[in-house]
Amino acid sequence: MTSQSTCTTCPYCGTGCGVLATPDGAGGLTVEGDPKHPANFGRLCSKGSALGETVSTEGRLLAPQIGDQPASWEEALTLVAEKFRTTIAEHGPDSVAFYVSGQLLTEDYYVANKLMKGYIGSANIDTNSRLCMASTVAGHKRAFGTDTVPGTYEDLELADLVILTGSNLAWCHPVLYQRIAAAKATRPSMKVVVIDPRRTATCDLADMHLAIQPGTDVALFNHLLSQSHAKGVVDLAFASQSLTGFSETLDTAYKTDVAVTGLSQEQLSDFSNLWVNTEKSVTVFSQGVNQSDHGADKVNAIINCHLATARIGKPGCGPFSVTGQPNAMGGREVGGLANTLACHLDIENPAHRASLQSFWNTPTIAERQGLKAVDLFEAVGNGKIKALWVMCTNPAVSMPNATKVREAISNCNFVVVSDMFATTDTARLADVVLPATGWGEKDGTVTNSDRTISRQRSVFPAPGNARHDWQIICDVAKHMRFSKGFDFSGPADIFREHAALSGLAAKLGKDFDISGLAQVSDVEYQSMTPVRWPVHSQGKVPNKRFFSDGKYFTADRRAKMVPVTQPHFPQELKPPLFRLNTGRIRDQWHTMSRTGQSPRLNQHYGEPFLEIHPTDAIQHGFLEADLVKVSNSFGSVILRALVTDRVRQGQVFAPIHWTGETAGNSVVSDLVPPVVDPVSGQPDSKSAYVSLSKFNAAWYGYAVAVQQPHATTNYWAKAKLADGWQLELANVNTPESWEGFARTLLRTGEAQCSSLFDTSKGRVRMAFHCGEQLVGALFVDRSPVQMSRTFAGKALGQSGLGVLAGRPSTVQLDPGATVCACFNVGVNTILAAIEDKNLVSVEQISTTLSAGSNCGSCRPELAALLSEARRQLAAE
Ligand SMILES: Nc1nc2c(c(=O)[nH]1)N[C@H]1C(S)=C(S)[C@@H](COP(=O)(O)OP(=O)(O)OC[C@H]3O[C@@H](n4cnc5c(=O)[nH]c(N)nc54)[C@H](O)[C@@H]3O)O[C@H]1N2
Ligand SMILES: Nc1nc2c(c(=O)[nH]1)N[C@H]1C(S)=C(S)[C@@H](COP(=O)(O)OP(=O)(O)OC[C@H]3O[C@@H](n4cnc5c(=O)[nH]c(N)nc54)[C@H](O)[C@@H]3O)O[C@H]1N2
Ligand code: SF4
Ligand SMILES: [Mo]
Repeated sequence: MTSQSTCTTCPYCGTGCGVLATPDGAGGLTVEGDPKHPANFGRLCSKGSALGETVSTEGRLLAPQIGDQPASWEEALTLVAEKFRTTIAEHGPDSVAFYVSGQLLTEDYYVANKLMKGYIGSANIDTNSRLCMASTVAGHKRAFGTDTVPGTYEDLELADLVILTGSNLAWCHPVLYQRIAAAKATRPSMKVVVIDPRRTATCDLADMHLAIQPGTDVALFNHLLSQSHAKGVVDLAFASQSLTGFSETLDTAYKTDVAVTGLSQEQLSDFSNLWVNTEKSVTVFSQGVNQSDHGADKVNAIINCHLATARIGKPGCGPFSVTGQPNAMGGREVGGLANTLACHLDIENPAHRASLQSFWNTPTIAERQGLKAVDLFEAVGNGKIKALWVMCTNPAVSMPNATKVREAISNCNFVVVSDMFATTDTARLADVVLPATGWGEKDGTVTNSDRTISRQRSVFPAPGNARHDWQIICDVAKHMRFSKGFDFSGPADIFREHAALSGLAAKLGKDFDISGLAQVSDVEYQSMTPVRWPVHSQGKVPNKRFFSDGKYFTADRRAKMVPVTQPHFPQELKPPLFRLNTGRIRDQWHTMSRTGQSPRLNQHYGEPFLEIHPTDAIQHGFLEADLVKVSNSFGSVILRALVTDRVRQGQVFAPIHWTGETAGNSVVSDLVPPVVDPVSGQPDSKSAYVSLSKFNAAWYGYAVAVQQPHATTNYWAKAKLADGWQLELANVNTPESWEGFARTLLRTGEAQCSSLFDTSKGRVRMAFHCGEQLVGALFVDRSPVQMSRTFAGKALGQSGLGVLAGRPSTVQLDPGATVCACFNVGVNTILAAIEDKNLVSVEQISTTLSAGSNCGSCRPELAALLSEARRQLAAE
């Protein structure tokens, strides 16, 4: 850490790693993990390590925009306030809505919620956390009486058994994964079980991988519960003192048919024996659990097992929901969901509503639940919502049935979007776009998965006329003539009000209490170090885990076991139907508006893809790298086939990251039905049914260009490189003039064109030079273009016609697709080193090539490459 370093927090996943950020003097940043931060103790993953590459102001929205035109803040604020005011006056408070985000800071989120629920008087404020954490919130509330995460990260290290279910922790919470891996390395008796229909990178650490049939978690955990009883590890004393619903739940569990999981008897008994014999067990769960049409039941099936065995509220024990977004937890604290009030207060409870209204001293208070995300966009579509404000989220891409959501947004009377960019798929549909500051510019707090509140601090000033989200919300409120409640001097002021309110909520019997921080001065707020809630005002040092006293937040202070049944699901899919699972890749964050700016993060996977089992691929006539049309009644997308036995037959997997900005026809949420869990309202994003057909293109292409390309072909996907852009292409029509086509596509202007045509094979190669320098190149073939992507990207800006060869001269090794994003080490380099230097461990690869020695995110892939290479070498 240098004297210029700022202690801040990573803006990506809910691990909430501390970051030391130091401006490099050229508009960028160098970042290191903060060794003192209790979430990461100095570690960072590939995304955190690349933060410095994402802070440029290139492409940022720097002034408000009305229609396509820049506007002053006064014009924009007056228009937004006027439209909301007149809509409410004519059609009532429920005719407007806010759709917000778990990536807002707590202070931003708090004022947005206050404006909607306390001043507008509607609860039509929902958040993208509905797509993410709602099932957990509902499950926690049913079991504990409030939305409490009992444990801490330390429990992951103290446990003797860590069960990871519906969580690809290695890619989605890499630093937590590394903490578990480090604990297991020092204490090899610790066991890890992964429950996931796919063999993910997380399985690399697993002693046992249970590739269950998707959607059968309830059956598996009910089985675990009945086995706990049968084998005598339920805690009857605890049950009689601290639980309700014990016998009904047990009865239901005994009636469950575990065969639907598709697991063998041996797998089932190995797993239940491990569970039965290991007192210190933690079950980590994420979107494979939450994003389901019975997500809350899945959550309660897990919690039931921990309650029945009293494995909760103790070191190394507990159900552990890991939060996705950096402030998913903070959003739950401020009541960002349409069915909650601030500080975990209940909207259905008149006493809670009255207390909140009197604390806020507001003209009104929302009296009933508002619309949850899927219903909210449905109401936008059918005209019931007439004015919508979207903040810090990209629903045009991330909502289920996204085509319909885009239609609804574009047909809505008035839509405002607050974002850092005016080019996102959602912002492009808005009437007004408001320029928000982003990470590195904002100040405030976030709460991570284990309830630790950390500061995000600004390193740079706001670019152009961008404003902080809390400021924009308060400005709009004041323009709506609600000045009194929004006269905050800064985020510290908002934080104090929120903390004071939490004291009131605690008095009403709620878990969330940070009233001990209600008096922090601006200076103390500025220097605040990470702190885990609760922080009571009485100064009593609380136990860092909840429920160690066996007391819960229900009326009778007992936890509730909820009997849950395994829903029926289609056992056998008839071809050509496949079950589509969607999720994340290691190096991209959601709709890529920020991670897509980093050339090295774009190297891991450069285009949208579909994982398909080799047998299915053969049956459908797909070869590796073919393009596949994936369709159902909701939509149709085109994805690159990635043939792999990581997925099971009948199941396919696609990442969620590509948008209309980065690809043509590849928004996978277009295929996701708007089916929600009736308890939580969370959409089921993991089980669309789709059919597959080969996309028969007349030609396939690959291009590199210095300028950002503009593609209109049936399939395209672009990614930023260090010196320009790369583009994958395919089309059914062949252009009349390849040169004309390439010039428009690659924006080569007057550059000089050199080309090679092999008409019999349908091959075209073109290079465009400005003076000596290569400014663009296009490679076309009748089948997917086979050439070194790395080589072509590196040729940009170089002289000579060597690029037309399509591969490096023999002396250079093509490094291949990047595996280690920190040191930019490609797959071919790694394989060559394994063979040439006879490397036998991941440590040796790290020592030889540096790969995997920084953030460690690629270590599972290095291990997989190593074992495959060693297997092949042994067979030779
Ligand atoms: N690199 C990266 N990291 C991220 C994010 C990102 O965009 N990129 N986003 C963050 C956010 S907001 C979130 S919510 C988290 C999500 O983190 P995760 O939940 O870990 O990620 P996903 O890839 O959505 O899904 C997890 C796994 O659930 C499995 N699954 C699907 N169906 C089932 C099922 O029926 N049962 C079980 N047991 N498993 C199933 C999938 O195969 C998948 O491997 O990641 C956070 N971290
Ligand atoms: N099919 C399918 N769909 C899914 C999922 C899935 O697994 N499968 N996962 C769901 C989950 S768990 C989640 S969390 C969502 C995520 O989906 P989204 O929230 O829609 O995705 P992001 O790309 O994170 O969108 C954040 C937006 O906010 C902008 N932004 C960044 N920082 C700031 C800021 O400080 N202020 C403002 N105003 N704007 C900012 C970014 O530029 C970006 O446009 O996707 C959900 N959708
Ligand atoms: S694990 Fe990675 S993405 Fe998540 S907070 Fe830490 S550095 Fe950021
Ligand atoms: Mo999420």
